[in-house]
Amino acid sequence: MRVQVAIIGGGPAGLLLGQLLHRSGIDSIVLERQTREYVLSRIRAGILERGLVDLLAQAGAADRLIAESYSHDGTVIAYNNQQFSIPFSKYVNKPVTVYGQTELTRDLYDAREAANAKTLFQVENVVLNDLKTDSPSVHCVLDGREITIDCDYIAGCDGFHGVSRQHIPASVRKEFEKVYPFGWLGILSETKPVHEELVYANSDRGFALCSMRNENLSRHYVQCASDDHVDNWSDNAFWDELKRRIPEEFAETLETGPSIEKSIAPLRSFVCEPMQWGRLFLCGDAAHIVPPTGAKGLNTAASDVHYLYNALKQWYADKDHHAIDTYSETALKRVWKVERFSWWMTSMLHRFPEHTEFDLKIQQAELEFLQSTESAQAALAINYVGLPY
Ligand code: RFL
Ligand code: PHB
Repeated sequence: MRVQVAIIGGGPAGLLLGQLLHRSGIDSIVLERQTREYVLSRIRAGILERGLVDLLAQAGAADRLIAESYSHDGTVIAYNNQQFSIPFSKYVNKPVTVYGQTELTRDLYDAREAANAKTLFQVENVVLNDLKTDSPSVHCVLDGREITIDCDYIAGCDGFHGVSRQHIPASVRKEFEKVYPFGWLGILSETKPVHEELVYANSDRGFALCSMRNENLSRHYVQCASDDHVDNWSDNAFWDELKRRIPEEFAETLETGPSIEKSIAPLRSFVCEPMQWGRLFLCGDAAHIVPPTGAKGLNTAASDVHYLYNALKQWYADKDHHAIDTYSETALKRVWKVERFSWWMTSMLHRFPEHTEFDLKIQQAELEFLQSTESAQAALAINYVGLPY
């Protein structure tokens, strides 16, 4: 089999890239380790930057999003049983969009199927060959049969635990990592959101976040210990803890109900440099991870896709390889800014086991500064709605 671009991983990054390439007449194949149902059962991000929404429209996969999503013009920050709003529209002329990653991924799979584009599910033992030549290939096993796919380029969109990154030799690859000493316990419930905007809360019992998917579907999180387990948390225990961490005004009106999903995610900052090696290009979680505070994981996968898609388009249309040659450098510039923002939001809003009284005073000062300083709010708003590509 031969294609122009082989895409490893059928998560949002791989699917979006595949669909954009398809619309530009560039032939690709997506190789996914799991089944489509499994990929669509993962509950993850929910806040989309304008750049991602525009890319979905370009990919021809935004119709349902346009009909069903919600625009948000600000966010609430709570601390010390008080709260303040940061109105994005005062500082930047762009809202964010509330639409679940699961729905976005479903739309991309549907668009891919409608276009008759090739996707192979449940592929095993993916190995990338000849990456430093003009004719790389992907070897894998499907239904017990060995398959080789010859191609021009390979996009490694296979997430943090994928195999693509490991194909960059250890002598070249540099990994930067910070693991946070806590996780997020999240639940999805068919309950009314507590407020029209998201509420990020710093409390002396730890961080909490009230988010939503629509007017009858809420997504809430509380900071928990890294080694905690969902079985330790009944729904009632979760709601009680959430109420203790958010301002009374919200706790009193919080609608509770049975969870329809409950999971714990670890918090990590991670960057792999470089993001390209010969004919292999990493996109999304395969190359970097952010802690979810600020909702940047999915959005940063999308900015990588933007750079890679445009670089490939320039090469196939004009034989101009400048953008391909500089992909890693270009993508990493934005990645590190997003890493900084996600780390800053995490540091400002969570309790760390090692916090001293001094650290807590600094955190309070940071929050008071943000509450009282328009330029600090503007800096948050610019980052939250999404840095330009
Ligand atoms: P994904 O979504 O992990 O998709 C990668 C795909 O590659 C497949 N794969 C392979 N396929 C073939 N061969 C192999 N050897 C393969 N190895 C892996 C996987 O099955 C998968 O389908 O990466 P992508 O596309 O880069 O998208 C990134 C986003 O999914 C991610 O940044 C966000 O979901 C991160 N994230 C969150 N981001 C937010 O902005 N807000 C959130 O609330 C939020 N919650 C989360 C999250 C990530 C989580 N993970 C990864 C643990 C919650 C969780 C639990
Ligand atoms: C979510 O709705 O899942 C969400 C929202 C904002 C975040 C993280 C997750 O910062």
